[in-house]
Amino acid sequence: MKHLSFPKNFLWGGAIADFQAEGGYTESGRGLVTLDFVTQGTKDEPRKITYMLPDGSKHVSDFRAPLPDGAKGYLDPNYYYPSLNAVDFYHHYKEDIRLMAEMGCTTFRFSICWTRIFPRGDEEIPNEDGLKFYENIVDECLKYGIEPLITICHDEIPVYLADTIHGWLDRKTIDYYLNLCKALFNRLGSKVKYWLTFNEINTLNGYEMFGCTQRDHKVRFIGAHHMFIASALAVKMCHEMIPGAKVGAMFASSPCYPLTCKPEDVFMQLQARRRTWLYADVMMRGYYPGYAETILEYYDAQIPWQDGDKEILKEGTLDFYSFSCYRSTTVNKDSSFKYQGVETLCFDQNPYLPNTNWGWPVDPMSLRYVLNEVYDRYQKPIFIVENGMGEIDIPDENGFVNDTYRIEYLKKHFKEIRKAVCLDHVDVIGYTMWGCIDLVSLGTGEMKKRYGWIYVDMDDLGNGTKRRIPKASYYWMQKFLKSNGEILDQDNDALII
Ligand code: BGP
Repeated sequence: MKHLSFPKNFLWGGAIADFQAEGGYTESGRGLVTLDFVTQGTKDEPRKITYMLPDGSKHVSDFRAPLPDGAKGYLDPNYYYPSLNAVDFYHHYKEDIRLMAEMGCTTFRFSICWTRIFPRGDEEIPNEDGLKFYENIVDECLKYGIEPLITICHDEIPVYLADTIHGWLDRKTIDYYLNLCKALFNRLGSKVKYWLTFNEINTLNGYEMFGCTQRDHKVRFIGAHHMFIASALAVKMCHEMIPGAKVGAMFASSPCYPLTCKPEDVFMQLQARRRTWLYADVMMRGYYPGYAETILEYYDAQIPWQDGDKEILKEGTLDFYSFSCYRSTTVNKDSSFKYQGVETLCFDQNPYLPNTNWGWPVDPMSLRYVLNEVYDRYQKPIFIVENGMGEIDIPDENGFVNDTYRIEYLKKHFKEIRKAVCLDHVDVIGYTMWGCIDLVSLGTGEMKKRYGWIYVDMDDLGNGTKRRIPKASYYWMQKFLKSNGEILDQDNDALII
């Protein structure tokens, strides 16, 4: 049997997003972002958005529902909004990065809160305090030899842009985004090599990016086109301003399998996958794929082309592909349905896989599968930037969590990455586990759904000391990294703390 080893320069680390970790919403002159108005929910109770109409009336509705014309988010004292204080990474970043370094991490992915740099979004001069905050994070990483990986825009926009111009539906947002990029490249360019223009660009569809609008596919493709142009221009700018820098974007890429081998189910799988490829094809290859035309026609959607756009897309292709993959799903020929009036895909469960408490199937091989799918398609380096297990962690009386289930999850997934690298020869740059320090869940707004190697003492409503306590998986990772992955081949190591 061939001995499999991870390459020595493989980057290992964790990932967070500003609105799920930072908090500090009144610090450093930060303005409000769209996700600030989203309340805490649960696995069964969807998150809500609180909004006002122009007549001053106050309303609350499902965060994923379309909002009426003129709706503007507002903070209602009767609700808890987890993003405002999150897990207070804003004040804990030194301790958090030190813990990551002591575990042996060599990379750290975090995102920029746009409104710390431009509180409204349309200013010309960046806010020095906001820039300084992110520079401090970068410096802290570099102090420990940790390679920073920055997501420029993670699922949110400044509220001012949402309220005044519907965010990405207006082409002006491209310029505002490029101002943000310029400020970041200027300030951090000499220190940061890896950048991501957007997070999960293929899933964005609502208030968080487009302000209050109908949530239909027409709207989505207008916004997406503007984001494609913005990303391509950012790639070009980054290459000009930071020689040697690498720019990617992040695509939600958990695979879907056909539920059966019926040809109709298999073809539906191919069509469903195009919900990822359409976005990635434009950004990796520099043009809309042929099949996009049929999809656009089907939804009666129009691309808001302007002169020069085709060249911009061609000249701004991404240097690497990055993705999230937590699970796999299945589709069948009838998987399409309408949710809140919008056609969407219903993913079925997989009878062969176990589920987490949040109903996410655990499928380690899905990682090897995606890595191969992507590499076969684009032949560019790949960075796995989100993967992990969101579970209920129960600390003992000292706050210690013995998360053997997470260790098992990681072990199995890491073995599949190693096979992809060593046997399939996929060029993988690195891996960042999602929510390395426990943070607020995007989907449900809960703290209960924890991903981290590091426990944060805080409940769903923000009560707790926010003390950081390494879990069993932290100590396992420490050993894993020290051995450059060799402990994957030892028996029962998952249970040894
Ligand atoms: C991705 C997002 C992350 C993160 C993750 C886990 O879609 O990029 O921000 O939250 O999903 O999802 P959840 O928080 O709902 O468990």
